Amino acid sequence: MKISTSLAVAAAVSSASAHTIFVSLNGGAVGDGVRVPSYDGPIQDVTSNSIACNGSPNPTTPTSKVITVQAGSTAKLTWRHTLTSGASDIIDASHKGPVMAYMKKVSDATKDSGVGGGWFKIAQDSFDGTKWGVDRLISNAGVQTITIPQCIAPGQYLLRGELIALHAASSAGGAQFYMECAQINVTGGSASKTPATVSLPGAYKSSDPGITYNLYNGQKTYTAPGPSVFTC
Ligand SMILES: *[C@@H]1O[C@H](CO)[C@@H](O)[C@H](O)[C@H]1NC(C)=O
Ligand SMILES: [Cu+2]
Repeated sequence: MKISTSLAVAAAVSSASAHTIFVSLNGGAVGDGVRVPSYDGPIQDVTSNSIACNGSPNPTTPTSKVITVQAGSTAKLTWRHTLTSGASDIIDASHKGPVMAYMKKVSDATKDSGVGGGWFKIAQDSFDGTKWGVDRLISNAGVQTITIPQCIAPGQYLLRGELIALHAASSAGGAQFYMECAQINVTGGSASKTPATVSLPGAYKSSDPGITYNLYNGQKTYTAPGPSVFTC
């Protein structure tokens, strides 16, 4: 029974109709300051350089814009099924999993690939035993609301929105990672605390319990991959 249910779900979501993209920040235009891909497919190899800011096999479009964001302020990341989808078309509801955000301090946000060290997690909405971060993202018309830490240093950063879809994650390599990087300039940060950082790729292993995970066996707990959320 359980097996036939999961096979039916897997079949229903195997089409491209199910994917998603972080398309814009703080109500900006699609791709304005956010490196959006030409195709909305996932990254599934956690060792690929594309786990940082997307990329091959989904090449991203460069953008010259750097978006000013006040430290301590709320930022809104908008997710859509495709670059042209509306607010009722976010991601297929089968794609349950956590929705997270990371930052990385860089010297030039328009040029830094994001690959390598320097990443810290600033937000995580995973699973409360009933609803997933993805469920809440869909209810919220695709808007992921996070806080830019007040205590970090001012300057340019990459802001990486990430969503992990677990519908096919029960075997290694089946989890689907969706991520894009926004180019931001943080103003007004107090620089009173320095986050511990991790590397992407590097922070995730295919065997992590939050990456190889059976969504259909009634588990009530979930441990999202990567470091704990940095707090001021
Ligand atoms: C970032 O903000 C600082 C402080 O306002 C400003 O001096 C700098 O030119 C800005 N840089 C970019 C790339 O927007
Ligand atoms: Cu999909």
